[in-house]
Amino acid sequence: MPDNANLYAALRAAFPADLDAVAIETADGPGAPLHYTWRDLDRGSAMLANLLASLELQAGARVAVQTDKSVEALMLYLAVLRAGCVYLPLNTAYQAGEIEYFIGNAEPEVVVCTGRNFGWVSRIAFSAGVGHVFTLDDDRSGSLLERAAVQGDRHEPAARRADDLAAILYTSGTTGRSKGAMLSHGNLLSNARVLHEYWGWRGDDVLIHALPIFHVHGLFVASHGALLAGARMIWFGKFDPRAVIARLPEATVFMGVPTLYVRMLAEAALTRAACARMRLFIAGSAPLLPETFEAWRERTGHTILERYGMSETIMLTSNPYRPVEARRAGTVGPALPGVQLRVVDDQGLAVSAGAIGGIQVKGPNVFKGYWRMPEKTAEEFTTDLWFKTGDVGSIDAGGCVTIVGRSKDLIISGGYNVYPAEIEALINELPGVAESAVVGVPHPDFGEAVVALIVPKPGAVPDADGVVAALKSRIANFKVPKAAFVVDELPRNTMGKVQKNLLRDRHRSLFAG
Ligand code: MLC
Ligand code: AMP
Repeated sequence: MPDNANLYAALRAAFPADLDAVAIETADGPGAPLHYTWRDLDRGSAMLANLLASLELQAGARVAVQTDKSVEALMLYLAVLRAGCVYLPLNTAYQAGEIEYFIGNAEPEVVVCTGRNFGWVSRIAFSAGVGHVFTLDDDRSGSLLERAAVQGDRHEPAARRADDLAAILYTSGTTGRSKGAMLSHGNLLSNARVLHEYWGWRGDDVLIHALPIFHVHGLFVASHGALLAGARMIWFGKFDPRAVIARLPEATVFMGVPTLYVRMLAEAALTRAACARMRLFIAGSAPLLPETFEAWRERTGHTILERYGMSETIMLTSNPYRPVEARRAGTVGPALPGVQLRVVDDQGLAVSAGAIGGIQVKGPNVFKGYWRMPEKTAEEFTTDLWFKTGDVGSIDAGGCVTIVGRSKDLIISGGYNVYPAEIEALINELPGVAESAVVGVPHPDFGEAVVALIVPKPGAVPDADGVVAALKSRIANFKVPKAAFVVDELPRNTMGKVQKNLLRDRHRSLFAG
């Protein structure tokens, strides 16, 4: 039999020889600091994997998880890999309507949620036919750990081929409904190995992990990076700029979306001395403003390394690790080794160096397609199997990529994606609303902020605040517009399409200063 391509087997093989060394130290949350050794990670995930195995799930069963960040939640992810199931992480901000959709679409056999949400999540799950609903809280309580406690602490990773599914990450669709990007063990491992080499990960690195673990950035790029290096993590359940800066002196690597860098820069405690041991600051998930890049260099003496990725492809490009001077503000660097990128025009023809067009990708990192949406998958791949990222940019003669915009109607707020179509559909259902448009405008903290323009039905007088309040009870808080206005009409082009660029320009200064 060929080697087991189960991602957990590769991660486990990279654990340091001293399994009693600390792998993760919690920096906040109940009982902090808690110290987890490499042996704890291995045993804990074995017990959880044995629990999953005892449930006699079907091959390829999905395990949907909406829990607060905790080391046990990371162990659950590792256990799902070990057991050969498929991990489906869900943003903790998602509300009932959103969870109902994900459960209905992915048909998980197991759902894990927080104790406080058990009532409504289990109601949705059981009525969708889910067999098992467990709870897991960040104080190490809940039925999941109770059930795992009686399981054996040894577990051989289930045999998996590189092409077998490891995770489904829901990424919103332009038509308003989310699509599940299917990532294989091979996708995840190949990307993790490339980043391991490219960023010079070492066993004596110390990563400050302050990102959520339900997205590519925190779950794969950050966690895999540290695990594959056998490097220690300082684990924040929640990002707090002051608390993170206080731990920088012991750390060597930090990863964040631009908002995290902006918030840390607002703290006087961010100094060169605080960053003296740091080896690498990495940013991504949204454009890092050149002002932030420069201010960070000025204040700390460190040059942020910006990289570019997405749920469907994990990481695509990275600014160079060495020489540091080659890291350029406003660019995301060349394609990572093994990843092929090209820029095409509207006809799908490759453009010359430096010209702007749609960015397409091929490589071992590219996902297998959208879960049970073959037609969407077909739309997003060219006939010669390049994946259309939906990002617009250029590649210069030296291979360096610059992203200038997006062809997909997408807002990225604080590193979270918001699809206007989803919000517009909800607003349009509200009484008195004829139609609406949702756009992203510059925001000093979140990069972009969601703004809604609402056109009333004849004779109706919808109240913008009322619309926002109605949305608050229905969708994740980060999707709720930060401002809403009632307008007489929406600007349209001759084809009748709403000119969102005009709306963005009109509201460009809303949050300035
Ligand atoms: C929180 N709020 C946001 C928001 N986050 N509003 C807009 N955009 C966001 N991203 C609002 C809430 O709605 C709430 O408003 C208020 O802020 C407080 O909520 P909170 O949860 O306490 O906020 P906070 O902890 O400050 O969170 C901010 C943040 C968080 C920046 C730390 O958003 C975050 O962790 N972002 C990282 C996202 C991430 O990991 N992305 C990676 C995607 S992977 P109210 O009004 O309800 O009180 C990817 C691929 C790649 O893109 O390349 O990496
Ligand atoms: P997601 O679907 O959450 O994985 O978001 C992926 C999208 O985030 C990409 O398609 C890009 O639009 C955006 N993105 C990620 N990294 C960067 C970056 N460094 N600069 C600009 N945009 C980025």
